[in-house]
Amino acid sequence: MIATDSLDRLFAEAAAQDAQPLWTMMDAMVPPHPQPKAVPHVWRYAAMRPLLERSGNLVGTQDAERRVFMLINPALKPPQTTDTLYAGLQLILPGEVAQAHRHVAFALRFIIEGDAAYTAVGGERVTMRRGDLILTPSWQYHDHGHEGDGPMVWLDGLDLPVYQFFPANFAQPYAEERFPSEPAPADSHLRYPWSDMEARLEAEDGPYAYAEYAHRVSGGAVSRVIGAAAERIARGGSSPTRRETAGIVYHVYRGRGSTTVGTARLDWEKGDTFCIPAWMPYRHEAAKDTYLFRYDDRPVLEAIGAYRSEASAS
Ligand code: GTQ
Repeated sequence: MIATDSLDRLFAEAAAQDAQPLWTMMDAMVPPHPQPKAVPHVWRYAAMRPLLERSGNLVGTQDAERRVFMLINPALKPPQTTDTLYAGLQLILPGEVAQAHRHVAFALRFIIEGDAAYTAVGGERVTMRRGDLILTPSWQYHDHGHEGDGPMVWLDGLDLPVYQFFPANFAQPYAEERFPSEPAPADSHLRYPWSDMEARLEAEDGPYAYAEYAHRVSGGAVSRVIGAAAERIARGGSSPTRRETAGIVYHVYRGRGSTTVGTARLDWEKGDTFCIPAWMPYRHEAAKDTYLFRYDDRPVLEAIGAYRSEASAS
């Protein structure tokens, strides 16, 4: 026993062995409730659209494998839009091809503007229209091309931050620019048209409706990590107040309104993208008839037994 021993001395010597006491940081290591690092935030389309347009003048898809502005949470680092989810805005111009590659990470696309571009996934060529949800399952070769007029912009939703944590992602370019593909069938499991989702939301009564996308083959969530849903809120209406252990990315398909998230208030309009960190209570209010698209990390949380939610009608 060292006569002059002290905790300071103990901690210094433990640090020299790359060890640290748990008991001085128990609350941070085993927190009493979820403590997301992400903060609530809105990315405004009116501000992002001109930046995308300029990127289209300055960089081609030959140089930028994917011409994307990542939407990075102000409290986090790329590729984090929330603690676990990534969002980006991708631009493709007429005549361009974003070359074929594949990766373990899952991707979804929600189409914001433009017509007649396609994404080819594992041999199926899927035409993209505004409001469509398009899936790129894990490890499927995919390329994007544009045979129509005018710029095409979509929201990319990926589980990339999960692979910062689990270093299990692989990526590979394909030998050619495009992976050989045929037009996808109308009922492809890769494409979920907006018209179907809007009809489901309209079929529900009341000022607020919520509907999840169900994978056409599995019947479950659109991927094992990411789930997707849409919401309708009538002008003057609001959602219940909820909180979930999932992080969420929202995109405003149509309308205008605001969301209170914890103590923050996010004002949004058509084209904007915003995020809700885990376990913060949130509630939407619509100033115009509104449709929101959302994706979240609920499926992976359910897989590990860590999804919880609470709702109160207020
Ligand atoms: O289109 O494959 O926003 O691989 C980020 C990574 C899009 C894509 C992103 C990607 C893609």
